[in-house]
Amino acid sequence: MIGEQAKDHLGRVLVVDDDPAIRRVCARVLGAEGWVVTLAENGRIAMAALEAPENQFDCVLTDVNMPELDGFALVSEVRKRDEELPVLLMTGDPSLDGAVRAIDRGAVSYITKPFDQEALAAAVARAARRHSVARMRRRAESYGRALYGGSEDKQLMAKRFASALERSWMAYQPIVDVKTRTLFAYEALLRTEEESLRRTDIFIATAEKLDGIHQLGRIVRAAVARAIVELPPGVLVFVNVHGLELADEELFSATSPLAQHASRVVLEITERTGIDPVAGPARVAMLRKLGYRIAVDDLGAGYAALGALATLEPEIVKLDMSLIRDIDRHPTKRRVVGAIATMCRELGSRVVAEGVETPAERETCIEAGIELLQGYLLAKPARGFVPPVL
Ligand code: G
Ligand code: MN
Repeated sequence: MIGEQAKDHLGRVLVVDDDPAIRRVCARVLGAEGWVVTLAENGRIAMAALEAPENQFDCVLTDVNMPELDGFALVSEVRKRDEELPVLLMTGDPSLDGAVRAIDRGAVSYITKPFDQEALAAAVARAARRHSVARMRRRAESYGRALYGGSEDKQLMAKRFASALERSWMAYQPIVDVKTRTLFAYEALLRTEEESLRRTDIFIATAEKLDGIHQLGRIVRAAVARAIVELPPGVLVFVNVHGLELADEELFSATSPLAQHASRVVLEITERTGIDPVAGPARVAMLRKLGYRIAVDDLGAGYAALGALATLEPEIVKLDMSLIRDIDRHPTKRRVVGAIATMCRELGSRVVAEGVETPAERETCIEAGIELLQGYLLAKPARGFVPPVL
């Protein structure tokens, strides 16, 4: 058990694994990120820790195969007591069966072992983030404090955000159909000339903190609507939608600028920001009625986008670049991508591999049955609709 490391921590994570080496790695990596980590060596000890009133965990990270009470049983036990506490399963066998079973039991997500430290930290941060909007806000604030050197200067942040909006522009990156050697679509990607918010993830985190997600989304959609006249005929445009935008009426307005072009627009939805499992699918159905197509973004990024496959029935599925990176050198990644490609074909969804950087990654994706590719190898995001080399 590791005690409080700092008052101003990100939250509490319970790590459950019978392997002391894994416990040590998790404690070190998550501790360094700012989480307070509690360790348990099996499901029984974990249940005792969960029941101690002083422990208010934000996330449980657990092994699957353990003596006494295994990971699946632990998820079920947690769910009996707490409907919301995110449980992340760590497994050495990333079969789709296992993933589906995990999600069935109420795990929010799973990560595959061996994992790299970045993936672990990102998965825990995402899982905890889904916990509730209130908790997300609190965490965003501490994230903001870290970003802004401990100053809580909201005014400065608001000034930078306003400047970033004013100086924002859209980059476009092609998505190519390698089978027919044709240009399939462009993804619209937000960029800004405001120096302090050049990183898009920080720009968006700032918008979350300032309640500016709707404002940002409207600016993005209006910009795409203006650009669409330049879009080559027969080519689609993918636009990212933040989970919070599913509550913005403008997105659902038939008279909005983007809705005029809905049949050429694919809205990318990610579970990163936590789609309400009840309201979400209904909102998505409304978007389809307006003529938009739907893509599930970042599948395989370490959270339960698999759930979105079932509930949203997307026309397009985008595989997260973490699955694509070095896929030629990772037999398990290849198996997972191949299985997802097969499943998506059966469900009638087309699959895009994101972040293809090398010829070897491209060839392996094609062999795995993926026809739509996006990534630096084909073209980097650029101003305007620059044609890729086909
Ligand atoms: O979350 P989403 O998948 O929408 O984010 C896409 C991001 O990935 C963009 O910011 C884009 O610039 C970046 N990107 C696009 N292609 C590549 C690639 O081949 N490699 C890497 N590392 N990043 C990429
Ligand atoms: Mn995207």
